[in-house]
Amino acid sequence: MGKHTVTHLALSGGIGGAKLSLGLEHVIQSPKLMIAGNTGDDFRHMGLYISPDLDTLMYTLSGRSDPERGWGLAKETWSFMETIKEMGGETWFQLGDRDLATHVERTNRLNQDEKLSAITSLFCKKYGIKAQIIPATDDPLQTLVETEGGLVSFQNYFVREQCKPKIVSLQFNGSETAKPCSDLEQVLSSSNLESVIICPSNPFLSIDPILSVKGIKEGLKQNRAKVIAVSPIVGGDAVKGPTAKNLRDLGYPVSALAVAKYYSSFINGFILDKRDEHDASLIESLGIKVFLEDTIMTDLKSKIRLAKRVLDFSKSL
Ligand code: FO1
Repeated sequence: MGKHTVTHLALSGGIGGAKLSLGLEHVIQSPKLMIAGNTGDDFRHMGLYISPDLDTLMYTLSGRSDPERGWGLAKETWSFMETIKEMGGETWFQLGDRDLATHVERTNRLNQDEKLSAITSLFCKKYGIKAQIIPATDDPLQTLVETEGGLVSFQNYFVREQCKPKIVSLQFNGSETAKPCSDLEQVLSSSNLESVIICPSNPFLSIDPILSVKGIKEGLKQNRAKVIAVSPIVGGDAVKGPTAKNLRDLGYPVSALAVAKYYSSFINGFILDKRDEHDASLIESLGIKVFLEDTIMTDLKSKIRLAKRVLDFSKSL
């Protein structure tokens, strides 16, 4: 499949990461862009294998995602869920009628021993997505959240408990044996890789599970490609989701500086939002180059603009 043609690799969680990935897809010609999605959120529910971050990436890059929710499909209907409710079934995790097709088709194929990466590639092709979206690993990986009330699975923490419990620590079950998916492994050792973009995703819940897979962080360090992180913190707060709360829970200050420090062992550059300019010199003193930018992505134009800045910045390093 010519993995040597990949020049840019993005590591992404769900909503925020998918927004930047869409911008990147517009500025990096196919097949030069590979997007490795987090699979620590994946779980089996109602007999179906759900892969929320891969779904969000696929739906966003194919223009199908629901703009308000950020996850799931636009113009969704909910007859299945309404019927499940009438029957007294579990409704805390919402599966839309159209979305259901993705989970059923994926589960069927997994049951026939197809790999998650191959299934994702096939879905992307059918959806007309030009970039290559892959799971960080084809092996089982499960994020478990140790809260003050005990150990809970990721979706129970995130959706059912709405991120309310205080996080004590995180575990990535399977990371001891999980290998990077083979296409990713090849790209990480390729001399044609120019940049790795850490999307503005949650460092603990979305990026860490990817980096917990043996060989990925080492690959980033060994490859000559420049590694650039885009701040998930804007104006001292998270754009969306629990990143700010998670920083607090885990004893870090809520700042872009704290995220840059957290990534400091493997990044060369950091895209800092203009509203956090006061952190710039402290981040630079860590040996990380800083680029100031408006990182809020409200429309396609702002996604493309940020993606262009990331690429220009990586070339300048
Ligand atoms: N997020 C929610 O907050 N509530 C849901 O009911 C929900 C359902 C859902 C179904 C399919 C899917 O692919 C994603 C879904 N998400 C839902 C989003 C998702 O679970 C989280 O946003 C991510 O795991 C965090 O990145």
